[in-house]
Amino acid sequence: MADVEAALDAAGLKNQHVREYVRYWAELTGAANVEVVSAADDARLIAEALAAGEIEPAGEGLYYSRSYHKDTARSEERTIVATTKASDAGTYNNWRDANEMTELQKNNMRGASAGKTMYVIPYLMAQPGSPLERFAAGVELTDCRPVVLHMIRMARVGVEYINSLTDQNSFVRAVHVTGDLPNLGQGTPDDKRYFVTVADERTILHYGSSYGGNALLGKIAHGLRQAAYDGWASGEFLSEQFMLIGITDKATGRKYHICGGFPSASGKTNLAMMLAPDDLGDRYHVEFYGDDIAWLWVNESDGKLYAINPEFGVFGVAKDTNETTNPTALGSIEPGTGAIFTNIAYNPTTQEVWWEGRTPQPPADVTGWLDWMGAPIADRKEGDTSPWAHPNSRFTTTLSKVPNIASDFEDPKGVPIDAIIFGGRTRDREPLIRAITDIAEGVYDGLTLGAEATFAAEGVEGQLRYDPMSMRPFMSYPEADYAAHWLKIVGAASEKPLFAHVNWFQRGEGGRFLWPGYRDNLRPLLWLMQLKNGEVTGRQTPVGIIPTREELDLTGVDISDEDLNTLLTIDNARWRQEMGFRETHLTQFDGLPEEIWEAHRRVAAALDAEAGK
Ligand code: OXD
Ligand code: MN
Repeated sequence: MADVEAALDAAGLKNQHVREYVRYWAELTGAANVEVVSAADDARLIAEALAAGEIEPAGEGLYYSRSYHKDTARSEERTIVATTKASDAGTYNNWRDANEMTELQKNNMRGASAGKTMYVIPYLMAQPGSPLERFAAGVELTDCRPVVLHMIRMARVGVEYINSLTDQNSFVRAVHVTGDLPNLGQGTPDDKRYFVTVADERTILHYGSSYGGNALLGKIAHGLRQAAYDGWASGEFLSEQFMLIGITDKATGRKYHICGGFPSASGKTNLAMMLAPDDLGDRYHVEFYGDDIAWLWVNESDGKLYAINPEFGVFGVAKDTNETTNPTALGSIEPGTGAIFTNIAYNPTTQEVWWEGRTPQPPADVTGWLDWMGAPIADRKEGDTSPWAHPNSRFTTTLSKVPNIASDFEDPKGVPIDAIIFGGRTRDREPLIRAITDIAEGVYDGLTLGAEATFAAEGVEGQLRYDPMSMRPFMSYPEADYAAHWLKIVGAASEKPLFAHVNWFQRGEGGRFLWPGYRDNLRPLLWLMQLKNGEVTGRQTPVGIIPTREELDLTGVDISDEDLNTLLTIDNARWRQEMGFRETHLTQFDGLPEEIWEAHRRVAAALDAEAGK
């Protein structure tokens, strides 16, 4: 039996509610030891994890880890939001009864950490002093040391965050038990994994994984699911899977802030870490705040909508990260940054790492290279083209290591938001950018956000997989209430943000992309800020305001008139087809606010009028 009291005393953990919580779960899980950790323990824990073979060296101050091969991603169907109120059941939140799920998870976790150390990770998902700080404290318990190393990079970690709580009982209880990974029946009818957020009890119980958001509970379990629920229950804020950037116009000294949601594989991290294109770099400076989570609220003193990134690090997808797509991400994982790679290809002899898209071709000399499962590449059969790295392989690094991190990223005041953008990978119909000035139409646009499935292969040609506000996997309460909460929070701002929908992925013949993308994505965003300032007017269409070609600063961009024309045109017929799909999608959400339906009908009527119907 672990000597819990001695461990808590040694760490100076004084919060009695936390002590009681640790005691309870140490006993239930049967952990052999308890250890309270803080960020200052990182070097020691790294050394221990290296010695134990849990991580391996990947160059100076860089580390490599591999997860169990059936444990490489979030699992939406095993992820559950439980509460005590059946009325919290929504379309996407897999609602279940709180008591039932708590009992089930206790049974799964009982004795499941026997022989292991239970690490106690007190953390804060916000800048200390933030107006939302009281929703940000948590204590993760985990029986997996690499999870601690990731949490130290992704959240602020230390006992001070829970000893100093004004309400000592106001912290998220986040319990992670790995379980016997090879024997959990992943993906079979007998799957034993459950990832449960008991939202109205602010308790997270995850069992059966040691990977990413399944195991680092500060990130999406607390930072998104729990925080979204708290934001709604308190009526105070929104928590969204959004990136957050700043753009400074050096000519005027003005700084703008844009946040926004993008379904996976729609370029969110690349956009978040973007630099200005060379031709515009003298005038504009782009700063990074966050690539995955934003909490938004209205500051009563100036009536503006503000945002913070509550995280402390980046858990980025490695695939296709290179000098063109994301040079700042590469800068954030250079030697000495302390970055941890997961499930990429690794060469233990040279300590090099590689992933698909890092360079156009994999290393020519395959000697010593292992794929993400640890199998030697040299042993592959002729014609084996399976990827070296897992497509969902990751790098974990702290925000401060990102070369263009905003100078004020730790400011608890947050930053005022000028625009909220949405963008899903879409091969036609969606123009480069369309601005939306009406709040209900902006929220409606977010609710109908989607990205193409692998086209023809899945579902109806041209039909999106909808991912409202890019929150589908993190919805924690009913979508109709979510829409109403959005209207309430953003509607309360006296200075309203603009909304916009962007699309970098329109294709031409042979599947080629019409827009160069990456750093050039700044150009439509600059137009958006000019529109906000009244410096340009754009062209009104049924689905929003689109830039005229003269208004876009295209200095140095090689693009044909024809492609530009397609990028800035509305395909009325495809849009009217889309309106039918949207209607079916929105009908799933019982009790959606009338303002959202009115927005839908306004857009549909404008499209019909344009078509002369
Ligand atoms: C996610 C992540 O799962 O950001 O969305 O890790
Ligand atoms: Mn994410």
